[in-house]
Amino acid sequence: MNIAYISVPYRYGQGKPGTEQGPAAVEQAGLLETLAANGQEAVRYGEAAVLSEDAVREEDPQLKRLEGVVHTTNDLHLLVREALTEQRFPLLVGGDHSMAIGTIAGMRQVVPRLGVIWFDAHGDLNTPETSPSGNIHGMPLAVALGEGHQRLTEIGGDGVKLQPEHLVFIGLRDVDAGEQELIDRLGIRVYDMEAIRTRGMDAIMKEAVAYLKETTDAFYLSFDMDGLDPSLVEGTGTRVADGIMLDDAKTVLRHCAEQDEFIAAEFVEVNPLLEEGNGTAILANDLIGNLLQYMRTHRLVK
Ligand code: B3U
Ligand code: MN
Ligand code: MN
Repeated sequence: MNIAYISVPYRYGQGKPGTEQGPAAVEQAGLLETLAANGQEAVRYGEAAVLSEDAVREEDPQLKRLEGVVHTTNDLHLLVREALTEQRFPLLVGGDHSMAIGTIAGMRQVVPRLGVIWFDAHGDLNTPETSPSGNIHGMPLAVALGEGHQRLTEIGGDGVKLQPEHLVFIGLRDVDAGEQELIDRLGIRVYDMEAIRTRGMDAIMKEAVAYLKETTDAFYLSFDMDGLDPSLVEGTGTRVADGIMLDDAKTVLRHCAEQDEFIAAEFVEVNPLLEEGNGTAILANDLIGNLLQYMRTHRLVK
């Protein structure tokens, strides 16, 4: 397994300064060493292009900093596509969650039936019409499903990038009315905190992975740090009470890593400016280390 580490140092999908420093913070926490310790080259495969602050305006209050998001996600989709075409495993570090518009668009060009595991407190299913904030990091899944502004849905080619039955939520607990309507109408599979408590993460992940493997060619994990319990992640922009604890997060990673159809992962919403020290970036690096180790073990066992 050849990892392609791609950094996405940007923040235009949300308003708080700091997520643009996420990749540097995770590197400072030892990301390249983590790669080396798991048999990978200690290098960055690529970095998504980011517009400068003065080139980005807040024209539309329901689509804030649109140009900045379009620029980076368009560049990112090319990088992800290239890495996959070279048979590498894209490992992305952000950056706010709007970057997933690029990740999914790039993956979709190589994998026609793409599956997604969305680890997040939020639904990220808003459109400009339903968004309470106008922040595009609350919209990437709606865009992938073909809903939303055309400048975003056309990245990586027109059309729907993701089928609703190929999406699974883990840890969802802060959903806006328009998002809930979409979940209900499209029948999207949700494992919320109640389900995790009553059934346990192991059973849930077994089911989630089997569900995706049935109808997709391959899947990826989009890991929003705010899916974790707020006690674990001071350095992320929108923490939500009653989140996923560490052991359960590792169970998610392990079940993904054990599947040959698992072909990419992204870790997003690390914001080192929201905390003293580098705790959230250190945690992200630890989780990436866990993931790579599980993938390695699985490969050796086979
Ligand atoms: N659902 C809200 C809040 C939010 C979404 N993603 C994060 N926060 N991180 C929105 O603005 O769309
Ligand atoms: Mn998110
Ligand atoms: Mn979130």
